[in-house]
Amino acid sequence: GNKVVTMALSPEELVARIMDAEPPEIYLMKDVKKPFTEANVMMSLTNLADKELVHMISWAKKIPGFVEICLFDQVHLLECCWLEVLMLGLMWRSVNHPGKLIFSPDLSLSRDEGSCVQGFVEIFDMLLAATSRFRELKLQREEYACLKAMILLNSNMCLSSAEGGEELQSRSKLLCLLDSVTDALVWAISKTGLSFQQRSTRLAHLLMLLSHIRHVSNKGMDHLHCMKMKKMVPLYDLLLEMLDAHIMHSSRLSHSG
Ligand code: AOE
Repeated sequence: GNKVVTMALSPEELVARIMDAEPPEIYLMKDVKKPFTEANVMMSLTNLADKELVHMISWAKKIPGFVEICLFDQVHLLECCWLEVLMLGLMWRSVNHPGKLIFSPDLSLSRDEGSCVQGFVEIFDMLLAATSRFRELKLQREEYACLKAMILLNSNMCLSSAEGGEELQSRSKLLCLLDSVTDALVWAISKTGLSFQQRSTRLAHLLMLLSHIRHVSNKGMDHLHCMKMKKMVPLYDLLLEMLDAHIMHSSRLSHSG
């Protein structure tokens, strides 16, 4: 299964497949309501996320080897990483627009415009800071695509840690997949024509940003939870259920240590 699919791919081919999996740009058009009030902005952002999540599922399925891991693990990985994946995409779209977040080609917000949503400025600043770092590093499209695949595959390391043949097999497939994507990222970095030393440093810099993205995602998740309490987010029933699943999941994890 997985070994046949991924082992047969060179890092170059894997990068090509990951690039191929990239989701399309989403236009909001008439979904963007002005003026930018808290309700209007949250409505637009929720509509955007809703559309992006549909594409995210197709994207994940196109990452070579992902559909070979067991369905339970696929669901858990997506459940854990969806906001991180959205945030990295947002940073990529915004990388050449200092001080702005380009949510979609027709919805960009400056820090001041973001301040209409309570508690948003803090998250906004963290998103802008990580985006600036990617700008300084001159993040390449191939590197970006590999990092996003890594977020997905690395999102739940305590996955199926229980005993059992099938679960262990799925976990070893996942680790093998993560190694392949690491090789793909190393290949993408090698294209930048840096010395051996500089390449290692760049790999470290890029991977260190993933811990910031996880941090911002956790903050964003808390923020979303607050918004939901205030009934500001017009969450559709299904999405609401899924968001609750995420909160239950993270509290379950924090209770178990
Ligand atoms: C970041 C990037 C992006 O492309 C869109 C958005 C829109 C909303 C933004 C967020 C963002 C950045 C951080 C913000 C947040 C609003 C408040 C927060 C600014 O501070 C996110 C809107 C999210 C709407 C809720 C959707 C719930 C989906 C639940 C998904 C889920 O649990 N599962 C299991 C589905 C996984 C499918 C892949």
